[in-house]
Amino acid sequence: MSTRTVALLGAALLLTACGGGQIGDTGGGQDAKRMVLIPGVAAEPFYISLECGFREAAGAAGYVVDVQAPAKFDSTQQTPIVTGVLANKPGAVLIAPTDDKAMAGPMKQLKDAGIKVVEVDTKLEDTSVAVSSISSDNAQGGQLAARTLARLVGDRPGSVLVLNTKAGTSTTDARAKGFEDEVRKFPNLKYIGQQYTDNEPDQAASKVTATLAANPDLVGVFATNLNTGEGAATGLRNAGRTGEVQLVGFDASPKQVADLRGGVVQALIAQDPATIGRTGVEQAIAALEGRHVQRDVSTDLVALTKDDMAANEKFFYKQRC
Ligand code: T6T
Repeated sequence: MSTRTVALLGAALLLTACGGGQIGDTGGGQDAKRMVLIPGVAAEPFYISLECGFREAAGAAGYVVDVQAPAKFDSTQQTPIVTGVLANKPGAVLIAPTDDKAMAGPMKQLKDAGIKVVEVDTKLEDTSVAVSSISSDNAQGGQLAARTLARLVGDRPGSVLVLNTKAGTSTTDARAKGFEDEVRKFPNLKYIGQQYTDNEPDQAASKVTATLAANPDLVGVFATNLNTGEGAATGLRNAGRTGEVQLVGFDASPKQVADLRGGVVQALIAQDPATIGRTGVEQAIAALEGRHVQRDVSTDLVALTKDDMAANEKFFYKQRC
């Protein structure tokens, strides 16, 4: 498990701590001036970019911050992290739940302990746990991906595949559903369903290769996130079908951007993870200060192609802040 802890300890905090208790101590040992981010997975450019926004906003507001991420996008790895964070009672936790049901119990424990819970990126089915949810409009992103793929394919008839991550991931499930609803509007495109990859690039690669063998008329693939997109590109490369099968991916990691530039990927639906992190902090602070909190906040999405990528570099994800 990769755990990074950074304490941005301000002078005010030190002074108050010397006087007994911590700044923002609400009694019962809770430290309202401490905020924790629990991303879906460690060392991945989408969540790194989100973390950059989180650190910038929380640091500017004088919060002590801590980031703890599971090594895999997996609820059995994220649950013990939540339990550990609960024991330290921060004022607020920003979390990307790795499963829309399995994470409900652990996250409810945070809420019951008086910790403000803000969902960033993914969310639970149960809307009563978090005070706010910040994410892209993922259903709309899926629709945008379908329209973009249809434009790239043009009039050619053929099959279209969706590569999803893991069932129960709110974001990618919404993207796949949005895509499916929209792609049915294009009669030349035959939707052949979605395949799960367990969020593993290798599985995405082999599923593309196998689908190409079974469906020689494959004209398009929609990869619902970074890992599926990177893996799908490998699959097309291995099969020698790059550029021929149109690949539209979600996210904009350095590798995905390089593949867009190189013509392996034809379009990327990029999110704005730094704004998700920053907005999550703003909503958490509003909740801690008893101000109005916006229950749902939707952030920008943009479709990038090789032609317009140079003008849209601000949407490329970061490897470090
Ligand atoms: O696509 C993002 C994120 O929005 C999704 O919830 C999980 O996968 C990513 O982190 C990319 O790997």
